[in-house]
Amino acid sequence: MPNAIVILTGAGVSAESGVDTFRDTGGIWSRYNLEEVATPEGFSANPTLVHEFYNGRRSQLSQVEPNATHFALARLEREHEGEVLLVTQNIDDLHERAGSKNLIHMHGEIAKALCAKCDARCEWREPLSAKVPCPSCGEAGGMRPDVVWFGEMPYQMERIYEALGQCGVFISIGTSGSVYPAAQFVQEAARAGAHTVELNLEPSENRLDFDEAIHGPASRVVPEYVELILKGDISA
Ligand code: BJW
Repeated sequence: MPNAIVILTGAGVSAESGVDTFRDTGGIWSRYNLEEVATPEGFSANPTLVHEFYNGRRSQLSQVEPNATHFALARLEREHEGEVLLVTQNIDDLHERAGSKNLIHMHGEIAKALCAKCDARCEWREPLSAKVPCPSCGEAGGMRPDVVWFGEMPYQMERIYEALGQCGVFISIGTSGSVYPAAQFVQEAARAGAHTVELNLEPSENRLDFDEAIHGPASRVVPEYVELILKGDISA
């Protein structure tokens, strides 16, 4: 599928909606220890701290709106003649609220809960705690946010690698390129012969893996790049 496009997004696409990034100055990892709040070991050691961390981020969802980047990517999916697969590392729901449909949340979704006892998943918009019983099995103590922590396998990897192996263009947007396996997707797409592009505020850690890079706020550079693709100036 030479005209297929795979897009990887990270925290930078939601930054202009008011959602914090992780590694920028003042970002989430400057305020929290990632081993305490984003690992299975941290959750076992202190579930209350981890629930408070994600409850705060879940409650923020209702106060933020998609921005021009989310809308431009939804437009690309609607108007591009080939397949557009959007793979996001973000756990917020701003891409789907902007209209994206062919979307994979590889690091999970904050608005879902997962029962570690029976593996059931359900939509979850309320605060979670260690006392909440699972709506499926009734057991208390196993409910956790449906997000992928360090040391856990990201979701839908088979489908993602298949798409990377067949795409004509790979675009990485608003991600520092410091978390694997997402940081390796560019190499996978390049091996398949895709044109690879980074759109980010600043050069990412894996900038040199890309054929092309455009640096600036996503809300400006992404709509401009989408326009170029839809005009046929970038061939997928
Ligand atoms: C803007 C902007 C604006 C700002 N406009 N841009 C190989 C080598 C070394 C280590 C490993 C390896 N393989 C695996 C590992 C271990 C580990 C890992 O990567 N560790 C690193 C620390 C080195 N990875 C894992 O454990 C993963 N699992 C795994 O690998 O399983 C085995 C496996 C093997 C083989 C195949 C497949 C799997 C799981 C990783 C889980 C990550 N989880 C988190 C937290 C959970 C969700 C949550 O709480 O939200 O996910 S960590 C955190 O980082 C979160 C993010 O999704 C992720 C990426 O961050 P992102 O999006 O890049 O944000 P930032 O803040 O880093 O960057 C923002 C960027 O935006 C910056 O560049 C800004 O400049 C830019 N920006 N404003 C445009 N307006």
